[in-house]
Amino acid sequence: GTSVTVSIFSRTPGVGKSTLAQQLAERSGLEWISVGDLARDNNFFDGYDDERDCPILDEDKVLDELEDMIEEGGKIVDYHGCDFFPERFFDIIFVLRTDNTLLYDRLAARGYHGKKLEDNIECEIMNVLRDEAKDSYADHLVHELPSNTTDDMENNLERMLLWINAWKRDNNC
Ligand code: DAT
Repeated sequence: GTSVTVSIFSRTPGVGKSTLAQQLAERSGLEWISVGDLARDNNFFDGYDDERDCPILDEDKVLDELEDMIEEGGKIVDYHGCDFFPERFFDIIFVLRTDNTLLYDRLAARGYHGKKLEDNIECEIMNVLRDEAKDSYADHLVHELPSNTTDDMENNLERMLLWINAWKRDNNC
């Protein structure tokens, strides 16, 4: 596209994806697209995954809907999976990481318990999303960011804003 597109991914909820995306949108002027919200608002689902206790995303419908928005550029895209987006969608990919004990507390505070809580923690321990991103995109595009403390969040924002400004300078926009 003619303007930068940034993505923010993490497999589990509670890592700070929405908070970071929203603040980055406010401070960068880029437009935040929550793929989860987009799917919910348009009912881009195809069945229900009983194992993981969540609706199954209709990836083709999501990609169709996203295509023109990505073409416009100037977007921040966030989702809890990333292997079905084409690499050309993104100029940079940030994967948020939270230490297990902190993540456990944040998910428990949101009412997660039992198998769903354990499964989410295990995904984080097993680096599921990080590996998915590394398998799907060129190494230099994928950047892991810690999201443990509010200082981390502020540092992440600063780092993303610096990167976006450098990209604009390099691309004359
Ligand atoms: P997500 O969108 O990944 O589900 P969120 O942005 O809703 O997560 O944040 C979940 C909770 O954790 C929310 O109460 C804010 C808090 N939080 C997020 N990032 C944090 C950070 N880096 N340090 C401390 N708290 C954080």
